[in-house]
Amino acid sequence: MEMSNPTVYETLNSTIPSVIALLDPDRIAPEGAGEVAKFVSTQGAAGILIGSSLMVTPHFDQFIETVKKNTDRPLVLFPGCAHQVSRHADAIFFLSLLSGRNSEFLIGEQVKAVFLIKEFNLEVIPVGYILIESGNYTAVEYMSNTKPIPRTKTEIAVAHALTGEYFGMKYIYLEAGSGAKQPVPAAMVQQVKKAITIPLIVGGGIRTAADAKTIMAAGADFIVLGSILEKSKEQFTDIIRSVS
Ligand code: 1GP
Repeated sequence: MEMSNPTVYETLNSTIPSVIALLDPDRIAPEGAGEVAKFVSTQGAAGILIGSSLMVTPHFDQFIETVKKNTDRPLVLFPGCAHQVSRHADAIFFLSLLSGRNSEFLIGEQVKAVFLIKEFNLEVIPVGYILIESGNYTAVEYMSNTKPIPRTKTEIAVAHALTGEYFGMKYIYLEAGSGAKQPVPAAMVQQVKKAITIPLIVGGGIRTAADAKTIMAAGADFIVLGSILEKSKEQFTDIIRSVS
């Protein structure tokens, strides 16, 4: 009997718990993309996300092609809007910003993207995306024109996460926002994890091994590291080593 290749979803889940690297094409020059992709792959990242809140670079597609050539890890689009779709990726996080009440990010951008996703035959991974207050005003908050869930309102986050699961989403992503002053509170991670049965991704503002360990211990299946990779490669390595 012929065995089919594992999907990106299966591949990622086979590494739980693990670290996913986020590469932002607006913040990493296209000529440096290959080197960064090699680096995160050799350090043990389970996968690579590519996306941005804004996307001002004209080199988006070239960036993804370069990353793809330099990694054996699943390459997953993490789009801030409908035009962040590329044929060079393996899969796409089909995000719905559940915590917001802006229909454009709940359903509108998604409708604009589907024909390209189909044309490029990308594996679609539906993700319930939940923005949590982080102590500063983040790009995702501004660009999505939505309010994050207050840090202390754990039950509201749990209700949104369960809603995502009941909608049939494959992951819940608790997001403090790139460069967040504070990551998602551990107590919130713990309660959300307790309530859902699908894997939990947590990102935004994770800068130290201590942050990462706390969030993993609270129940995150994946943590996402973005800004720290741009700031300090040593710190990125230190965090990965501390949780693996
Ligand atoms: C943002 O969760 C990611 O979407 C990563 O955030 O850049 O703060 O690591 P950082």
